[in-house]
Amino acid sequence: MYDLVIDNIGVLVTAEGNKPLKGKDQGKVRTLENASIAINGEKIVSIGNSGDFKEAKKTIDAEKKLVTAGLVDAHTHLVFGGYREYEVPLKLAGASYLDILNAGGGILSTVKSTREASKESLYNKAYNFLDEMMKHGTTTVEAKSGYGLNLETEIKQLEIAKELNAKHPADLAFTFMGAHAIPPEYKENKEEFLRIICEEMIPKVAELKLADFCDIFCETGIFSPEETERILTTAKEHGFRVKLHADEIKPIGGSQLAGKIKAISAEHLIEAPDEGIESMAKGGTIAVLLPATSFNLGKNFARAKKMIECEVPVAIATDFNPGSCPSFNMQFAMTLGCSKYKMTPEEVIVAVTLNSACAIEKSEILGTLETGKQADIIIWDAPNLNYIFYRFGNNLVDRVIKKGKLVVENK
Ligand code: IZC
Ligand code: ZN
Repeated sequence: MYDLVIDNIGVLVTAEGNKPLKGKDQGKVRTLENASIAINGEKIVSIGNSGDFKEAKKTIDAEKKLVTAGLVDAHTHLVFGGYREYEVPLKLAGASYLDILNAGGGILSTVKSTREASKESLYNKAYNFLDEMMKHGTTTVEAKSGYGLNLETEIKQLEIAKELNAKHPADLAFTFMGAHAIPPEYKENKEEFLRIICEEMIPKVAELKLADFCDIFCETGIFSPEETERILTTAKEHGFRVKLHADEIKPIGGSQLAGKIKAISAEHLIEAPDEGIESMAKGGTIAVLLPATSFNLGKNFARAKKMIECEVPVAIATDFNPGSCPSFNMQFAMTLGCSKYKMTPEEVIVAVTLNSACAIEKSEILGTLETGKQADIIIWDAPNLNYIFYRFGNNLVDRVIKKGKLVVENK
């Protein structure tokens, strides 16, 4: 007797295994027609043909639709105060992302709102985001701090993420990003801020076990590659796996450094040079690409196909944040993966499931539909994989099963 059976699946498409897929394997998926999934508790216990599993406490009829693993959004700035819609006319008037930040807006305006916001209001806001993300198929979310830039508010953001993980059906991954910008109080004394991050924040966040990853904004005018290396080396010494925002605006050496220090992932990579891509391939670093940010900032799109050619595993995420990407819609990012990166539907589905799970070290438990993995499953309102890239702009998620429980019924 199974707890749950998802029967009458038109086509099941999934990556396989626990390792990131790269190069020619980036789009390697298993495709099963007329399939059925048997679940006990939170886990998949068997995958077979439609009608194979008759003994079930509950059966869900997939109505011949497409079924995939739940989407893993491996890059978000989930917990934040306020919004930044005032940036829209500024951008139209020609202000760049860094112009707005250098004038004290951008990230720094969100820092002000996040410092001022109560824990409860930030929690409720992020909880609602997770609900909406799930309705769009996202079942696992990485959440970065970085809108505190002081110990108190960085801890507040990470504690909220921990509480969300405990109370919301979604799974979260936790990233400390105290080096997201230079706070106004250290504008004239960056060295002191670097010291505080290395000697106070990183040790405290590690001691409190509030994050598994440490990220940094390696960018012109923010943190140089040398400063990035110093901070991430300290983070490693305290047990963090490291990530970096690299080559988003200017290629100042972020992707080269990512490979050199064997970062688990480098994110954005819009302007990543050949040497950076080669370094990442050598270091085993996953490229977490964020096409909705390129779209929203009117910037170039990362050279995903070049990365695939060079054997760098590619993941795709949203970058959900109140500035450069106020959309948490993974389906939109997937559309751009196909239309702008020119990745195939199969390459994109691997990028948003297995490879993104690898980027947050969750591929042992989720990211594919296989026996023993967590039952995080999307039934799409689509007859096949191509269709979800074709009907862009619409929410094509029909139902979502998270850890063996039906959590979304959109139709
Ligand atoms: O709030 O603008 N790029 N950090 C680096 C961001 C975008 C988030 C933001
Ligand atoms: Zn980001």
